[in-house]
Amino acid sequence: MSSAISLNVGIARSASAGSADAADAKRVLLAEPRGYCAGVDRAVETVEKALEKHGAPVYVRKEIVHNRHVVETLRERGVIFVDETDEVPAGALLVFSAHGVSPAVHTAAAERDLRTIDATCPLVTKVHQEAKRFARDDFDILLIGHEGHEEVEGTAGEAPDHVQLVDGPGGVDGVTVRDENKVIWLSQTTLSVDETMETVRLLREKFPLLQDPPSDDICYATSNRQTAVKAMAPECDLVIVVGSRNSSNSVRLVEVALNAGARAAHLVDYAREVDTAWLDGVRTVGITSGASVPEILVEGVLELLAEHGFGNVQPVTTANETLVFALPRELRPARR
Ligand code: 0JX
Ligand code: SF4
Repeated sequence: MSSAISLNVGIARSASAGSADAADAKRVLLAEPRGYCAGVDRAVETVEKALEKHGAPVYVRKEIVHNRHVVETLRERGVIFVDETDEVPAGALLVFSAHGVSPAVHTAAAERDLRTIDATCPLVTKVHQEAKRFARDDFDILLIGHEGHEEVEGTAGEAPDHVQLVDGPGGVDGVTVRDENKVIWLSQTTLSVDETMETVRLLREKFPLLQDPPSDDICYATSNRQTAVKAMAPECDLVIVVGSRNSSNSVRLVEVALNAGARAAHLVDYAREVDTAWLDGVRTVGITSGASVPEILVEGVLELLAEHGFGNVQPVTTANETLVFALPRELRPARR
């Protein structure tokens, strides 16, 4: 059985009348942008450079990014992934993941004399700064995000007395605040843009003076990947999203594809998880990948599709991304 997540909407489309015509019409729409964002690129390179500079083992708290292939590859190279700082031997080198950590985690690492390198994405750090600033001004902070996700644990940990989590539109009913004049919403960086706007709409119905974040918390990469998938979804009989199940932004792409009109959408980690029965009667397949997904995994899916007559690949480009983040200071080359 395939281990891929399947979210079929159950609208079957009939195959083209002439089989030769159908074969000719088969095509792949390839979303652009897709795959690695600047924060993931930096986080993965941080671990690679830490291995080069300090040698194995390098410890990483949680998954450096939520991708099976990335984690397994780094593990083979000598990375030890742990859940908490108390699993790391005193004095060892520990990298914090792209999703960020709370101040309590920094303190726990310092208490064990761990050497640390922080691979938190600068765009996550920006949300942490906002949480600290509005907590200092004694706002109630409504943090929209998924319960249990590492990023919201880290952000909420900056100001636990001021932050309450709102897990989507369904979480709005239970929200109460101390002073309706001092309420702000912030969010996880990897949410569905549309669903978050709906959550904000409901929150604002309840708290009309709700303030917006100083800048968008859902990051450019999350939002660009959703825009690209929306552009191609109405034409797709099937969308394949490459990404892992614990990757919030990847799972969102499956939902966005279905909401935007794709007839079926599936999440796969690897080409081998593509069930070829999904291709029955299909003429247009959309392909995209989450922000934590190396391009080699997309190439694997494209090769498999080409073997099944889908060799015609057309890009669907909705943005060009050029953002690059510098490595953490500890790993930058020394200045002359
Ligand atoms: O589960 P997420 O989408 O937040 O993380 P993933 O898949 O590792 O993506 C990149 C890291 C995102 C941090 O904001
Ligand atoms: Fe940073 Fe956005 Fe990538 Fe997360 S998805 S690591 S916030 S750029």
